[in-house]
Amino acid sequence: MPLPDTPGLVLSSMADAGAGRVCTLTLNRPAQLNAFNGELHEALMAALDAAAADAQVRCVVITGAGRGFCAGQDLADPAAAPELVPGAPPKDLGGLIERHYRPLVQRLRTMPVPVVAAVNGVAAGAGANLALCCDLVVAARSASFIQAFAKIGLVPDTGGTWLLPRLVGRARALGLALLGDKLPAEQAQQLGLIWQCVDDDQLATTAAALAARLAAMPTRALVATRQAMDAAGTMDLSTALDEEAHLQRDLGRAHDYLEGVAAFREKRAPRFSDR
Ligand code: T3D
Repeated sequence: MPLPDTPGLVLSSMADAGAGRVCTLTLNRPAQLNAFNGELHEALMAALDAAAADAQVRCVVITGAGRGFCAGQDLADPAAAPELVPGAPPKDLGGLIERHYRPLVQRLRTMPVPVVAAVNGVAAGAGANLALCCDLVVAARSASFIQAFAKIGLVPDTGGTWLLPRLVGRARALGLALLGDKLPAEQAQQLGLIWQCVDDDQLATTAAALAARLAAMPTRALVATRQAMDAAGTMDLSTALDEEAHLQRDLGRAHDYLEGVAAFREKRAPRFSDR
């Protein structure tokens, strides 16, 4: 992974991938396994917004500093941790979700470029679902995924109730969510929860290669594909076909379609530039 050039709770670094730039965002609270507090949420959202606004960026990679990817909500953060004093008022976890986790999921699913999660270590609770919200998830063999919510009396959030059954089906989704067991990366790949599991020393190069490939592809088509698949979950076939026609009409007028077909005919590599 390229060296970060900005200090802070989210390290942001840029790599020139030939066809465009790849922005790598590294969650940087390693002593807490990159668990989320308010500051980390704000830093991640600002970094995602900056990447979305930068026309040079054609792919984003999210990873974690240290031995963890993200341990979900920081359970020591006063904003979320229940007071252990009898009679203390309960914390408004719903407010926390509305303020931080919902915008994060919505930002990830509407990014104008593909997003890759490079899961370098344990991904628990909201940290697991942060990874699963990304478009492609590649994980180190030593990494794991834990739907830790039930163990502390909560439901899967950060899109978990929506994502899990869609990714692995109801039976496995419920198994993961109700039991909260640690799922090693290799099994996560076998279940279809993630795209790929690689040896630890291959994670950075694999994620960088995937990101470079995506950066060279027709960005608008990739983003429209994510959008169509997300939307199709609540549509009947006829409506999904309408939506495909609508997206194809739009993309068929774009430069990247002309370029893709021209490159095919001329037997050369395409140079996609739409975003
Ligand atoms: O609650 C709300 O606000 C609503 C939103 C909820 C979203 C959620 O994400 S709920 C789920 C929250 N996350 C968890 O329940 C996971 C808690 N962590 C763990 O179960 C374990 O730490 C792991 C399985 C992730 C890793 O275990 P292990 O043995 O590899 O590491 P460790 O020793 O437990 O943790 C290392 C350090 O990270 C440790 O600090 P210390 O003792 O060295 O100073 C530990 O306290 C800290 N840490 C790990 N997870 C969190 C954390 N600190 C704060 N919050 C955490 N979530």
